[in-house]
Amino acid sequence: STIGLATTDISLHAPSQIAASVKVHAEELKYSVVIAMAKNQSLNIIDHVINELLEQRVDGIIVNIPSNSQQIIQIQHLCRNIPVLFMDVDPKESCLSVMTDSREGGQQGITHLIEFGHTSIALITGPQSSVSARLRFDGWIKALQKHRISPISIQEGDWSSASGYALTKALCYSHQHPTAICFANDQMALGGLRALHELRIQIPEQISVIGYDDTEDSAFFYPPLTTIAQDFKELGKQAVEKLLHKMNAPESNISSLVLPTSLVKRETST
Ligand code: IPT
Repeated sequence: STIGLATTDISLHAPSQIAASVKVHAEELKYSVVIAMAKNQSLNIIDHVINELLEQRVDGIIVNIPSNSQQIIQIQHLCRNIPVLFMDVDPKESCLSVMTDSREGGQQGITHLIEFGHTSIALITGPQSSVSARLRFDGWIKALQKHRISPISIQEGDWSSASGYALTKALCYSHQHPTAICFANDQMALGGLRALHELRIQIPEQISVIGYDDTEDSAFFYPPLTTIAQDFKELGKQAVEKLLHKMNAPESNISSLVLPTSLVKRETST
């Protein structure tokens, strides 16, 4: 049998690690995996990607494309009786999902910075079209409000290191001087580290940096990146297991799973 994986751009580090894990675990269980990729999040693209998988007669589908309530219904409708599992939705949705709690992870990152005494914090978000980017931002704001702190700047990136680089440069050229920058993912933080280095701003002495994801490369950024870890191997494994369970027992009531995030303190924060 075959599992379909509908995913966002796998040239991004996080979705590629999830795809790798899905493939490894499915194959261990003797299932093959076909991948269809969406480069953006329009409704039409989702239709297209799901149909591409259905045409290949997949027996179940994992969707790692940010999906709002309307898109969830749309996808479930297209799939009819083929089980679907989502990986980037609001945990409050009632569909079958395996995810980490981005709101919780966002809170952990800001709380870490506040514990080090930071009150002048700049936020670089992911694209607002992404469910998890919005949830991380909610978590940041919630943690800041708890300590009556307002962010000194909020900028929207697109998950890429190029956007992190450009936004960090712009931030430092403006009159705002944060003592910490909180990025919604490690790739944008990677671009930020290079921008700070070029501006001869010392990390973490002058500016602390925190990312989100803990992809396999993040420990090898310079300096090694403090970040919020998602366990991509476990996410992929659990997604495969839950989906197979649903495929093999369609009538059973399978519950969604939220995996914990954790702070990984390295050398970019003080
Ligand atoms: C999410 C990553 O955290 C982020 O860095 C980016 O790659 C994004 O995916 C792309 O959609 S992880 C996702 C399972 C919420």
